[in-house]
Amino acid sequence: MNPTTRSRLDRFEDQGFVILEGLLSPDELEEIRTRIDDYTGLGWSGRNDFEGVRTQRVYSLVGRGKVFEATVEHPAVLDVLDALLAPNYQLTASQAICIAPGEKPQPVHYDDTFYPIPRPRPAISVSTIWAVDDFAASNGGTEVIPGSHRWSDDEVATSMISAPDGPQNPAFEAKLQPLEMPAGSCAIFSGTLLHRGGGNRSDRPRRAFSHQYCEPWARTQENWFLSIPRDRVAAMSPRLQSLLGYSIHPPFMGQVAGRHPTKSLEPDHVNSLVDEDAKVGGRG
Ligand SMILES: O=C(O)CCC(=O)C(=O)O
Repeated sequence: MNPTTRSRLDRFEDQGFVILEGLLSPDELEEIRTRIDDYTGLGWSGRNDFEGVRTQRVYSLVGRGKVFEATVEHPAVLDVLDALLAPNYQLTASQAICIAPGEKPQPVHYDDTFYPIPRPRPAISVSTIWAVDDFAASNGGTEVIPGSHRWSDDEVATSMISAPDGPQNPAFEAKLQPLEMPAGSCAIFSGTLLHRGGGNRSDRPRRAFSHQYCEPWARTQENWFLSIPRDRVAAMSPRLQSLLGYSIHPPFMGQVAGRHPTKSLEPDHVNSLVDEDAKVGGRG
C-alpha cells in the first residue's frame, strides 16, 4: 500500500473520516456544475426533513454521464475503499445534493443505519461526499462528529436526545464539526459516523454529490438494475459494472438464472426465461 493511502486510512480509522483535496480539475468541476444545474433546473425538491424541503437531490447520478462515472471509480478513492470493504463491494447510492439558502440542518444520522446489526461494529458501508462548491460552516457543508463511528447504540441514543425539530442538546451540537473543504475535494467517511447536512445560511446553494459503497453481501439502497438503462451500463468500465452489481460475489451471489450477470449486457442477449420458455412451448 502506498504511504499516502496508509496515512489516509490512519486518519479514517481514528476520526471516522478523511478529506482528499484537489481530486477534480477546473474543467471537470465546470462540467459537473452545469450537469447538476440542468437537473436541479427541472424543479423538484426534497419531500421531508431528511431529504430537506429546500434541498434538491438527483438520484442515480452514476447513470447520468461519464463525468460522474469517473468520480465513482476515482483511483484515489478506490484505493482507500479497497482497504475498508471486501472485494466485490457495491455502489449503494449515488446522488447530487444541492442545499438551497434557508435550508435548516438535516437530522443527525449515520448512513448504514438500516443494517440492523448492534453497534459498535465495523461499518457495512462507506460514504463519500464531493464538494462541487467550497464547503463552509455557513453554506451547509456536511457536519460530522469525529470519533462517533466507534459509538455504541446506547451512546448514539443518549447523545441524540433532541428530535430533528425539537430543542437541540447544546452539548451534542457542540460535537458537530463542519467539513470545510475547497470545491473538488472528497470526504470519505464511515457508514457508522454521525453527521448531517448543515443548514445553509448563505445566499447561494451548496452543491455536492455523494457516492456510497457497501459490503458485497449487503442490500444496496438504490436498485441499479431498474434505474440505469442496460445500454448505459454496457458502455461502462468493467469495474463500474461490478460496482453496480454486474458481478458475482463468490460463490454465487448475484447470479442471473445461473449465469454471470454481465451476459445480460451482451448486445444479442435474450433473457433466459423468455428464451427457454419459448423452447418448452410457453410458461404455463
Ligand atoms: O448533504 C450533506 O452534506 C449530507 C447529506 C446526508 O448526510 C444524507 O443525505 O444522508
